[in-house]
Amino acid sequence: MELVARQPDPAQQGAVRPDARLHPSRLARLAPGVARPAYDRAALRTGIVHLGLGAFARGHLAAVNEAALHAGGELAWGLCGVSLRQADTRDALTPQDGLYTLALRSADAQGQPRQQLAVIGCLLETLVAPEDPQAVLARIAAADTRIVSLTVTEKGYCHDPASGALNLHHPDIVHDLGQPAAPRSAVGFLAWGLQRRRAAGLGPLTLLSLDNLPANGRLLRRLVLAFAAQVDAGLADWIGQACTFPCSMVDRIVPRTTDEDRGAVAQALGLADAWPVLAEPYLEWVVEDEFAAGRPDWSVGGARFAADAAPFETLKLRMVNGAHSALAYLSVMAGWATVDQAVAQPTLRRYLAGLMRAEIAPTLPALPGLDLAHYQERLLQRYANPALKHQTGQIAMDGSQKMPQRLLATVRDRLAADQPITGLALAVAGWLHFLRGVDQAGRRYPIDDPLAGVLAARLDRAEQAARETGPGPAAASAWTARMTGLAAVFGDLGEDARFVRAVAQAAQSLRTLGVAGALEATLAAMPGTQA
Ligand code: CS2
Repeated sequence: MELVARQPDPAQQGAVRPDARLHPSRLARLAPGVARPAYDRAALRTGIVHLGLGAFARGHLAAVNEAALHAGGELAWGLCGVSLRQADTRDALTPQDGLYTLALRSADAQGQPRQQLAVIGCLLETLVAPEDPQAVLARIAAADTRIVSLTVTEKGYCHDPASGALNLHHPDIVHDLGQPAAPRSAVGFLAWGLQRRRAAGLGPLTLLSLDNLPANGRLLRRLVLAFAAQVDAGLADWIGQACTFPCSMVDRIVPRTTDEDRGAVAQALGLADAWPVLAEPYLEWVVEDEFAAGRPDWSVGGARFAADAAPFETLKLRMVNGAHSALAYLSVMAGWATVDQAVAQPTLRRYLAGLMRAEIAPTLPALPGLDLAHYQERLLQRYANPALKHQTGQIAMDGSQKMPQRLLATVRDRLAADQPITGLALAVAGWLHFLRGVDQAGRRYPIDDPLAGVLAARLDRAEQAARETGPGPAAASAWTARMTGLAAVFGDLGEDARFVRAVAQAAQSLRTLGVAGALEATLAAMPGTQA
């Protein structure tokens, strides 16, 4: 079973006639109604270096930045995008001079998919870090650079997900500490790039994390300072005093692009685009207004500047991402390939609604003016968007890095308040059960997770413990105790008997009743969710 769509194959793009390819010289050939850069692109300079040039950054940050340029913003805020691993984005976009299409997809009142296209022009340069790390460091240390932003996913921070501390044993960190001119990790690039800036007498930067991590700015600050302190205490002091690390909450569903999407976009665009980005129309960005060297006016593109992003982050991580992860593992096992297909299952939809209302919502900080019931209803509608085809297997990736902030923090709050965790326990058991790598129809799928080896070894021991215990609920308890003993993910939660008991019960339901049966059993046990 292929869990996630293949990456575009830049080689295939060679088949497109070069004169039919999206390019600044051919904008007049775009279909009418396609938005395009309306500012003087030739005059645009690079002010932002973005690490992790995946689809999310191109569908969120770049789209908002483009809106600021359209609104007449200063032409000092072009983007240099950096891919930290692969060359595929650069290979796809360089022949297009950095242009790409953003397709906002939704459905009309009859449920028919529709899309609104915009060609984005603010990406001026794409670098591939492993090919030329010096170029990346030079960009961070360039006089025009004022913001370095990041979407490197949870695992890209090289930290311990349960404690949030820099993992000094992480191979990339070990490597980067000894390689000032050729780092690999985002943290390494930032620290060594800032060292160059300081040595050159240039001003400080804003380091802006846009990843789904709690207090992402403060986390990034801690990690960069921990790295810098290993190198030079003076550097750590300078970064800590001069640079800023605003926290932000970002929200937009941006699924991976498939070849089918590429074909559909080309047809509507009038030109071929090797790597368009698809997204839902919905966008949220709450960002703390602490910029060390200025910023664009992103508010015209939908950003909100706030003194404290924390309550918005908690809301988003627990609701949007928590519910996403809860549905992803159960869906992969049940064979529901896309999110809209998953939420069309009445029991799963009822479970998610109940989980949000009964277990997640009561743990959220107060947000004046927020209608939580409306937020939850809208979220289920966003998931149901039939035009996105967001694959549940994509969300299921990297569970070890996602569980703590998406589900386990909520579990902790509820246990501290002596509240039941029936629905959350099914979500956690869903992940653990998913790690066996085989769905209900017996199809195997790979486990894509930086801790895959550790998880597989633990699973072996858990299965053995279950076999030795014999059939029945005691086996599920022994199995769950082994799995939740993984401190890097669960911290001390694995020692909480209430947690282990609730997860064991859900694991036993999954084992004996399958996903549909476990959902029914969970709904029957969650107050206020009965049909
Ligand atoms: C998803 C997120 O893949 C995932 O883990 O939960 O990418 C999600 O789509 C975004 O955070 C929505 O803002």
